[in-house]
Formats: sequence, C-alpha cells, structure tokens
Amino acid sequence: MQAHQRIRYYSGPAGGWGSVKSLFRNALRSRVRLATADALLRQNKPKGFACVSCAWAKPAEPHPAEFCENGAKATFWELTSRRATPEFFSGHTAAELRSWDDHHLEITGRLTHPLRFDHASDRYVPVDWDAAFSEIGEELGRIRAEDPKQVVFYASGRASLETSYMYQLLARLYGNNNLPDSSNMCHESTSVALPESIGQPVGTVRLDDFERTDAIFFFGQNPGSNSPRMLHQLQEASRRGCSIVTFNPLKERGLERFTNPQSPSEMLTGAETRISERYYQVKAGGDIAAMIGMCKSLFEREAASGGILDHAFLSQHTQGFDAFRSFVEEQSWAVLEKEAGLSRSEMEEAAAIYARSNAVMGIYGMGLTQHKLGVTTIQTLVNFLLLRGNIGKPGGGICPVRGHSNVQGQRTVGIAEKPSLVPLDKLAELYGFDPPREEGLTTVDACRAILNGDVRGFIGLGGNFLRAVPETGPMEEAWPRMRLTVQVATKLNRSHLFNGEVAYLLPCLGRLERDEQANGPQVVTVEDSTSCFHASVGRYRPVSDQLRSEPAIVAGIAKAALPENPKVPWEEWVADYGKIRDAIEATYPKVFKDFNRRMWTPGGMEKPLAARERKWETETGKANFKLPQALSASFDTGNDPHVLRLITLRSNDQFNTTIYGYRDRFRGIEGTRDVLLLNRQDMARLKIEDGAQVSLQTEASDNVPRTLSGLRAVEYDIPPGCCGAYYPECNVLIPLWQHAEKSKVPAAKSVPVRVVPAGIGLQAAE
Ligand SMILES: Nc1nc2c(c(=O)[nH]1)N[C@H]1C(S)=C(S)[C@@H](COP(=O)(O)OP(=O)(O)OC[C@H]3O[C@@H](n4cnc5c(=O)[nH]c(N)nc54)[C@H](O)[C@@H]3O)O[C@H]1N2
Ligand SMILES: Nc1nc2c(c(=O)[nH]1)N[C@H]1C(S)=C(S)[C@@H](COP(=O)(O)OP(=O)(O)OC[C@H]3O[C@@H](n4cnc5c(=O)[nH]c(N)nc54)[C@H](O)[C@@H]3O)O[C@H]1N2
Ligand SMILES: [Mo]
Repeated sequence: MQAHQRIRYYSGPAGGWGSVKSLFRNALRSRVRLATADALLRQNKPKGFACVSCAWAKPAEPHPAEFCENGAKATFWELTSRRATPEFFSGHTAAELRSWDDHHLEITGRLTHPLRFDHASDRYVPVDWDAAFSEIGEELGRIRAEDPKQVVFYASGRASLETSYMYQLLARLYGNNNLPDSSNMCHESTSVALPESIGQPVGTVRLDDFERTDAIFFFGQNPGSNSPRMLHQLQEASRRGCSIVTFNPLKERGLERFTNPQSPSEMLTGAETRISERYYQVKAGGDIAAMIGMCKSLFEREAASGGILDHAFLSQHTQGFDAFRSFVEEQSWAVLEKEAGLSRSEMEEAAAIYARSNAVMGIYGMGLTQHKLGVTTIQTLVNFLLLRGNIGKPGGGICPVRGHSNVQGQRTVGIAEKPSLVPLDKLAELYGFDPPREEGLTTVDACRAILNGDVRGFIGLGGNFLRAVPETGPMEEAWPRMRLTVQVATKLNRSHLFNGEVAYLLPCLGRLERDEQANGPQVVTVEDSTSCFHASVGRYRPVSDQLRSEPAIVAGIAKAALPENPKVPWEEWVADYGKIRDAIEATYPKVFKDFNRRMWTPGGMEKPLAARERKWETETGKANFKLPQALSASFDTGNDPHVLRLITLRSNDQFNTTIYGYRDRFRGIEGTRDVLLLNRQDMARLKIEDGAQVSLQTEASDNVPRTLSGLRAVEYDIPPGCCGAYYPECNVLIPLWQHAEKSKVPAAKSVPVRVVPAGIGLQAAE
C-alpha cells in the first residue's frame, strides 16, 4: 500500500489528457530506455510488432499511432532499464521477496541471467544455460521413466505461435496432454460454448463489421482499461448512429464516454463521444436472466405484431428454436427481474433497440466467462443473436474479447489439454511417434493434482500461475513439494518465489527485442481476437546478452529431456523460425496455407471461420439453441443477507498479475489496491461506514477458512448484493471447486463472501 491514498469520483472520459499523463508517468517510472523511445510508433503496424498487452485486432490501415495508454504501458515496462540481476538476487532471500507485493516485484525489472534456486541460502544464483538444460533434462527424464503424466506444461497466452507449436510438441513427445494455459482461467467458457452453439470455438466478428453494425450489445468487458484500442471502433460506430447497449454491474468509464487522445481537435476542445446509449447495471451473474428477459419481450412483440424474428434463418439454419421459445415463455417477469437486477421495462427497452436494428453484434469478456454458468451464459447470448439471424450477417456476430495477445493462437497451434482439439494423427505422421490420447489437465485439474501431490514437475512458459489461480493459500504450501519447477519469464513474480526441490528461473527475450539466430534476425507471429494472424518484428537490443529466445529455450529443454528423434529438427527450427511456420502449415494445411508469405498481410492473415459463412460445423449441422440450466450464473449465495457476490476486478494500472502502479484512474481509486467497493444500501444494512476497515470471508459449503483482511470499505455505484475488489489479491478467497461447469474457468466474478468489519472476529470454520 502507498502512503498517499485518494478515493474520489472521476469525472473525465476514458482516453483524454488523463491518458497522456498516465503514459508519461509510466515512461518515467518504468525508466524506459531512450534508445527505444520510437517503439510506440511501431506498435501494431505491418512490419512493426504486435503489442504485448491485449489481443484486440490490428487494422490494415493503422492510425499513425496505433497504440493505447495501456499498450504503451506494457511496452514501457518491457523496455524498462530496470534490471533484476544476479547481484539483486544475492542480496535478497526468497523469504524476504515473498513479503514484497506484486508491484515491488515487477519494478525490480527485467531478468538478465539464468538462475538456479539454492535452498541452502534461500536465494537464486546464476547458472549457465548448458548446466541448466542438462539438469532439467535429467530430472524430466527421471520423472518420465516413472510416469510422464506427472509433469505439467503451463503456458500463459503471450508466447508466439512458433514457440507454442514447439511447446505442445515437447509435451506430447514427453508423453502427456497436460497443456493448460491461461485460457483455462479466461475464455475457455467461450471455447466450450461456441462449438456446441455455432460449430467453432472463436468469434465470428472481424474488424470491418464495426463499420456495418447497427447495434452492439456489450456484456462484461471493460475496453477502457483492457482493450482501449477498441474504443476507436466503438467511438466511430457510436458517431455513425450505432446503438451501444451495455450490461455491466459497474459503470465503466470507457463504456460511457471517450476522448480520443490521438485526435488533436478532440484533445484541445475536450470533445467527448458518448459510447453507450443505454447502460444497465445488471447484477453479477444476472446476464442470463437479462438476455432471457429481452428474448421474452421479443417473443411478446412477435406475437403482437410480427416482423421481429428472422423466420427464414431460423428454419433453414437453426435447431431447437421451439424448445427455447417455450422455455423463455415459461419464465416469469418477476423472477427475471430479481435474477437480473433489472426492471421489466429496462429489458423491454433493450429488446426494442435490438428489434429495430438490422445487424447486431454481441461483445463480451470476463464478466460472462468467469461464472459457474459461464458456458450457458454465452450460449444464451448466441440464442439471442440467432433470433434475428445475427450470426453470419455482415455487421452482426459474436465477439469474445480475448485477453493475452496470443492466447487464441496458442490453442490454434495445439496448446490444448483436450486431445480431440489437436490433429494427433498428423503429429504422429510428421514426427513418427505415438502421441498420448488421454485428456490432459486443465488449470483447475493441475491445481488439484499439485495439491494432492500427483504432479512432480511444472514447466511454466510465462505467466504467474501461482498468483493467477484460485485457492492461493494451499497452492503456495503445496508448490514446494514438487520435485522440479522451471519458469521461463521476463520479469520476477510471486510464482518464482515458491520453488520445487530443483528450481530454475530462465530469462527470455521479450517480443519487442531483436531475435538473432543462426540464420539471421527472426520474426514471430500471433493471432488476434478476430482470428487474424500477424507477423511481429522485434528490433530493440536485448536487455542482456544472456537472454535466449523462447523457441531456443523450449528446444533446449526438449533436446535435454527427450530421446533423439531425427524427424524433429529442434536446432533447424531455432535457426530459422520460417521452418517452424512450415511445420505449422504442414500440421494445419487449411488454416496456415502459404503462411510464410501471407503472415505479412496488412490487417492480418485471416483464419477461415465457417460460422461466418453460415456453415455450421456442429453435430446437427445447424446453429443450436441451447437451453439455460438456470437463470442465475452465480454460485448460490443463499438467502443470507450478509453474503454478497464478490466481483474480482482489474484496475487500469495492471496487466493481470503485473501491477504497474496504484492508480485506477477511471474508478477514482488512487494510492491503494486494498479496497472493497460496496453499495450504499448494503453498507447501511451491514453497518459499515465509508472508509472503515473490513475483512472478507468466503462462504462455501466446505467450511475451509478463506479470508482477506485489511480492506478499506468504499461506497461505490455497484448493484446491491454485489461488491468488488482487486485480482489477484482476492484469489485467496476463491475455492478451487467454484469454477464454471464444463469449462472449469474459476468463477472469479461472483465469489460468495461475507463482509466482516474490523474488530469483529472472523467466523471460525466449523
Ligand atoms: N491493461 C490491461 N489489459 C488487459 C488485461 C489487464 O489486466 N490489463 N488483461 C488481459 C486479459 S488476460 C483479459 S482476459 C482481458 C480481460 O478484460 P475484461 O474481460 O474486461 O476483464 P475484467 O476487467 O476482469 O472484467 C470485465 C468486466 O466485467 C464486469 N462484470 C463482472 N461481473 C459481471 C457480470 O456478472 N455480468 C456482466 N455483464 N459484467 C460483469 C466488470 O465490472 C468488468 O467491467 O483483458 C486483457 N487486457
Ligand atoms: N480472481 C481472478 N483471477 C484471475 C482472473 C480474474 O479476473 N480474477 N483472470 C484470469 C485470467 S483472464 C488470466 S488470463 C490469468 C492470467 O494468468 P497468467 O497469464 O499466468 O499471468 P500474467 O499476470 O499475465 O503473467 C505475467 C508474467 O508473465 C511473464 N511474462 C511476460 N511477458 C513474457 C514473455 O514474453 N515471455 C515469457 N516467457 N514470460 C513473460 C512475466 O514474468 C510476468 O510476471 O489470470 C486469471 N486469474
Ligand atoms: Mo485472460
């Protein structure tokens, strides 16, 4: 926590001068290298680099400055001149570093040397790469001889398509499908929901649809902080007269108003564009009810005067419409109002906007995916869109906003724990081995197996697994019981401070850095949220000559751990990434046709999207209406008025577990992250004053104590019965088993919690 705390209403728009100030502040604090000052101009450009922050689409004709406040922050913090050197590590024990918060770990700067953890001195010590690979190889070999399923190969969604392809092959040659990635905590609900509904795991919207859409229904995604470049599309759409209808428990500024920091006239005049025409503060987990309410209203209007539904589309392209209609008609308005936290007239008003709009898009993020019924919620959104043929219509479609800059791409090239998603026969043919066919571990399953002692080795390709997963307390205790932990990373984070018996921290090049290999400078590729692949050219001098590229590290581990296989040319691949792309093309000939040439396409090389063409690769051959299992997506908070639904939030000053600072500008919270946002009525009812110290205690049937203390209560515009606090601090509160049905995404957007004022003892677990 910082000394200076300030909580006040933020009256400005998203973007604007605040964004420029924040940019300069971060340039100073990150001590960005002067030699890299032109980096922002190369961001998200053809022949430039793909931003390391979010996965939003990169236009074919970019703005002169195609970056946003938070993309710039990510760039600065990657090009920082701060360094976590071996001298730094010799001065600090792991025990000491565990008492630092995430921000202070982040600002130690870029890792410079490969490190081995020395338990005797409780410190990391430098090691040379060959020794590291050789010991990791021996350890992996030993575990493999016992049972290869005891190793987990985690990936955070940043590594390139090239690295990811090699990494999945490493896991499969090793002998398992234990390839969980950050998607398992993120859009896996999408990857499970959409194939059943429309036959493809990704969205149908492309960037040019924004120019043709008549209405955007926007659920649970915060573009102002998490995908700010999208505000340009929203701004342009809104100015054209497109209706933007938002459902979000919080009034997120980027969805209300925007001033484009790259428009001199807007900046000088302070002109703001209204983004949302209607803003509905739905209850956490209340979206299914809100969507069903809108559908109910549409059916009522259809019965009254007709002309609402697209009957031709429904009969030709869909399955299950009648059952869905009956389901909707059976629901009472009273129940829908209670579950959504919205009035009937609000749902009718939103339905009227939908009905009058020709092409409609549904956009969503973590507010839908991270719930017990995340999968069902997304399928209900698809149902809503299908009613008027809004899938496969120009300007219409479904648009999941992915998180990490290549998380979607990692799945495309085989990072998947589900073998059915991977062309295993093709891998067998290309590399002459028998790939494992058993399901691998998801993130939640991997956590469970680590807690049970069933995992002996963990390889992390980026990310901050221990900090991002639920049930942080027991996970941190169980972690050191593993035999081998290896983390490939750019920066120090909390996961690196809990170590297996044999532990390595291997520093890699970031995407912005020049990647010189035997055949010259290398280029990598990533896939954006709209299924377009882009080349990304790193050009800055690496922060240390000790860094290796991610493909080189994966190859180093593979060669040391696996028996020689002449069909897998690890060294040739590292020398020339074009050959990895050839291998990707050989594995997925349809998707990656002519990859090495087409990756330079301005705006990206498009992945074929069947549903966009109204070809439904589902079991029925149609788009399927799926019936919701319930109207609330949340875990039941019972009838106890003291139990609230906790939404775990990202601030405007973080990238996931990377905390850049303590300024959540749009929410007016500065100098601290230790806050609990509460509704005024709940505060009165629970007798909690604004500014009071409170603790949170998870309400869960297993009676395991999970608490977080030292939060400051802040009165906030949030629906009654809901409260908000920051991720990852809150992850101690999330039970591992409270995850989405089917997709196993932790239910981070409605954790049932009890708010306890300081001074009152926390309820003992029975
Ligand atoms: N700067 C920055 N950019 C990022 C990230 C970052 O941390 N920082 N993270 C990246 C990653 S990995 C991801 S996945 C994305 C995350 O981006 P988002 O999907 O925007 O994720 P969150 O900020 O967690 O929450 C999204 C919104 O959901 C709302 N919400 C919560 N519960 C509900 C609900 O029940 N219903 C509805 N309708 N809304 C709800 C919250 O109020 C919040 O506005 O951003 C990516 N981009
Ligand atoms: N309560 C709660 N929990 C959540 C969420 C939530 O909303 N609420 N969101 C979930 C979501 S959507 C996600 S995606 C996960 C995120 O989980 P992760 O992806 O595991 O976490 P990050 O914080 O993105 O990882 C940051 C670390 O990645 C490393 N890194 C950065 N760049 C590179 C690189 O180029 N190469 C390599 N090798 N390493 C790099 C750095 O060391 C940095 O410290 O968290 C999930 N957890
Ligand atoms: Mo994510």
